[in-house]
Amino acid sequence: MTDPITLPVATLQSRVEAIFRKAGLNAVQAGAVAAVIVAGERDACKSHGLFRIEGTLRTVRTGKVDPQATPRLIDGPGAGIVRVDAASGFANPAFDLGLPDLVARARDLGLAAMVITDCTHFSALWAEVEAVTAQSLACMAMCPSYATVAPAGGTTALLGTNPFAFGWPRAGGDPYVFDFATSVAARGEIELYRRAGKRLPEGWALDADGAPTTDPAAALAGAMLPFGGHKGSAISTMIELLAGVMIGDLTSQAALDHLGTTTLAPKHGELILAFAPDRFAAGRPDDPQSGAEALFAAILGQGARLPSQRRFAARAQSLAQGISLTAEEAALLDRFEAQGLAALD
Ligand code: NDP
Ligand code: PYC
Repeated sequence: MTDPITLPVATLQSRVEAIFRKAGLNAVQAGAVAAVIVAGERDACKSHGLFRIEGTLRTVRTGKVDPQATPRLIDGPGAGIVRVDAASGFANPAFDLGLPDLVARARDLGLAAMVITDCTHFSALWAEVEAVTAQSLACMAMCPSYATVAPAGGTTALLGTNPFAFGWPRAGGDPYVFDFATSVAARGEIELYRRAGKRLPEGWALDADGAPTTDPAAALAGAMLPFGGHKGSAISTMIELLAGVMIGDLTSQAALDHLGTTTLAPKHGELILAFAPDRFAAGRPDDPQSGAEALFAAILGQGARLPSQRRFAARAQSLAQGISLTAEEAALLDRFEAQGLAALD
């Protein structure tokens, strides 16, 4: 029986990267995918942390993602659009490739977009948003998923859990970042409830007959619900339009049809927008940074917390003391290190 362990972030990165290299990912895919999974674990975002290794490897083994892909920049259709072809690989290395151009164009034009196509995407979006806010730019990121969410008032899965993230840069501190599924909860969260043998809260899901359920297994076989009723349903539909239809890539329904299962990571596209606040405020008397700080202070002044505060606190602790893994997580790492893809059997 493996004991619980605590590892420095860099050690966990090396171990997860080695697992992906052993499973056949090239250096650029393994490095970027390991980085986003380790960042999830570091920031106590369990639904997109080490838990994702298995699904990622399963997706590799079925040949639904190209572990040897080399993403490439494509000549954009306009100065404000940076287009990256993920070449059937993961979204994360494609994002890393396009980031310098996105930043340069947003600074130059005030607003720029990165369009990633033909990518497998399983990760949290805050990592990408934070890479942009670190360059003193505001950012929005969104992508479809696969059809697992019924539209408000509907009964059958059609929309994805479609994550939506926003970041605002703050001088000398952590950015303001929110990042959420447009379903009541991320699908990874439902799977964690199932594994823990716990019932779901009311209002999260429908079973395969379209009736409300609190059974996670029935929810996974049926449909999740959008957050905020018709409002979340509309935002999720917007993401299907902007980050699916508009960029010429798959909607969540098409992604599910392509994959044929929800047990693997979905393939579709992603849209990232970067804004230079100073360019938008040019000629106006007020400085956007001061206005933003006044707003954040007013929120905090009421005793509310900012989104990502929990995550940044977890990150600070992980960086100072290492990432603590349960005995089960430590055993999973050992198994994948020793057996590679065969550990899936
Ligand atoms: P949560 O509901 O856990 O959190 C959503 C956001 O709200 C976070 O920024 C969180 O900050 C913030 N928040 C939570 N509670 C409060 C509070 N009381 N006051 C202020 N802010 C708060 O996220 P989800 O479960 O919806 O999504 C989890 C992750 O799943 C996301 O990172 C998302 O990108 C990812 N995902 C990815 C998909 C994909 O296809 N790639 C699909 C769906 C989801 P904090 O973290 O600090 O708690
Ligand atoms: O947690 O909903 C989710 C999810 C779907 C694809 C990747 N994450």
